[in-house]
Amino acid sequence: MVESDGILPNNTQTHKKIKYLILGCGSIGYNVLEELKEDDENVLVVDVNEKRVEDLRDHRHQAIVGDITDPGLLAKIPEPEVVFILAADKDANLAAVQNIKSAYPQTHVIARAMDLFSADQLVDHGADVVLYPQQVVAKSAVNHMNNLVASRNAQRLFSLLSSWTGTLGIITHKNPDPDAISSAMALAAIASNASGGKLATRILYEGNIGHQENRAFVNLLEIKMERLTPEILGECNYLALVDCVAPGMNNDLPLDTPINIVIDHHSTEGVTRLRKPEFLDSRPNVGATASIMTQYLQELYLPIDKKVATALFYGIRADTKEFQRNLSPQDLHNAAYLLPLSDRSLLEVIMAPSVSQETLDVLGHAIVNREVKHGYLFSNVGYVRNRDAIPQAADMLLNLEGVTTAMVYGITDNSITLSARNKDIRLHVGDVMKEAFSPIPGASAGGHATMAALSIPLNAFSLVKNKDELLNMIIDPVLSNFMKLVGISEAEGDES
Ligand SMILES: [Mn+2]
Repeated sequence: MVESDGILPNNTQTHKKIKYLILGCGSIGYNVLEELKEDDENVLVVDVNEKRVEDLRDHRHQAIVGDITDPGLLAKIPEPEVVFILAADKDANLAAVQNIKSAYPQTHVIARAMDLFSADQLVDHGADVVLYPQQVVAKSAVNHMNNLVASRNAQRLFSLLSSWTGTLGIITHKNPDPDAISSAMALAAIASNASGGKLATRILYEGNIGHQENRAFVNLLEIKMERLTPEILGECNYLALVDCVAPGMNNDLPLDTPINIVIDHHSTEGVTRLRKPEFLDSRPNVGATASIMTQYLQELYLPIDKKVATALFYGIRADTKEFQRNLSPQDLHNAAYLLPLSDRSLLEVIMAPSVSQETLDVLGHAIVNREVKHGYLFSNVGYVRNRDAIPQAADMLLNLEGVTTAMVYGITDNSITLSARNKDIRLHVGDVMKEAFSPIPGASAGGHATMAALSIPLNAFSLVKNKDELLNMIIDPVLSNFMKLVGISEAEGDES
């Protein structure tokens, strides 16, 4: 052991707080010191080699000579936040971990292992992080390789698309889902970018867009998709498959259909390809094809359109069952990348397609403004852009406790609309409506026992400027008429 006291600078004992302590400063320790150079004044190095310590001091680093296995060493050093134990001696590192953990249990310890066995020992003795340099280098090499391959794929796809003119048919799997549809949109965006518009794209599918949520997805994002026919197939100069791996796999294409591009995340097991596509990227370890497409867009530095971003985010979310199934870190990373680029309110609407945003608003008004008399609910929802929201609100309000008949009314652009829903078997709501509202000029009313509707065109009342006033003026007398007909008087309300 080297006697270190003689070389210690006088001020070491009173050294201000340090943040980082490096024990053992060979080449790895020196590289860590370099990485920390922004914080240089907060780093203290301890090494057994006097010459090395002198060199470090010459370069204005704080360094002292000391034996890292010596339990007394720490008495001379203020408590650090983090200790790097990086000597090339596994027993010395193990002893240093023990010394640190008993002197300063709160300090974070990052220790270097010399082999996998000593790595386990270091962990057992309390090291928070153990680095085995050979393994770190190996992991990093493989990581770099994966990134290289991925970005080379993106480049290859881009240059292939940029060399084409004519029409590219992008075929989703049968009964396309949001993953397939959004991937097709992204491929169309890359194609138009790569070709400078010289390559037209058509998104094609064979089956049905079945699920209500999927239809909402296509409608709300205004995605143009066409039914695949032999004629359209004949009009395409190139064909791409997204979210399915080969002709005849989850699509009805003849096995010998020449496919130029395949991008997919399904297993290739059992796939017999009659022709090899020019571009094939199939990654079974990724949660969604949309995730692969997002990576291309990032690697190619292409601007991502709001609709495409929204679609891809939704595609990843749907294929990973709301990020719970087959999820890889790459999927999460891509979803996080897309979220700020996507349309949040649109996402919310797609996720709850049975109830539109306006219907929710209308329903909110209907609940606040409701008046209930003997099981009859009346609600004025005011001005409404989408007239379908009124019957939907009436449907929902009929589910309220104690309500047997619900009547919701409001003004749509050029008429007063009223919807009635009824579950009282003694009442034929269509007949009563007809009777109650027929005195109004231009009104058309009618319906069945359980549901009825009324529409009063407003042009007959065009002299009245204030539409809300108009609504009350017209509807109030007919509502009292209605109440009279069903046998309740206006005076007695039981709830409001
Ligand atoms: Mn998929």
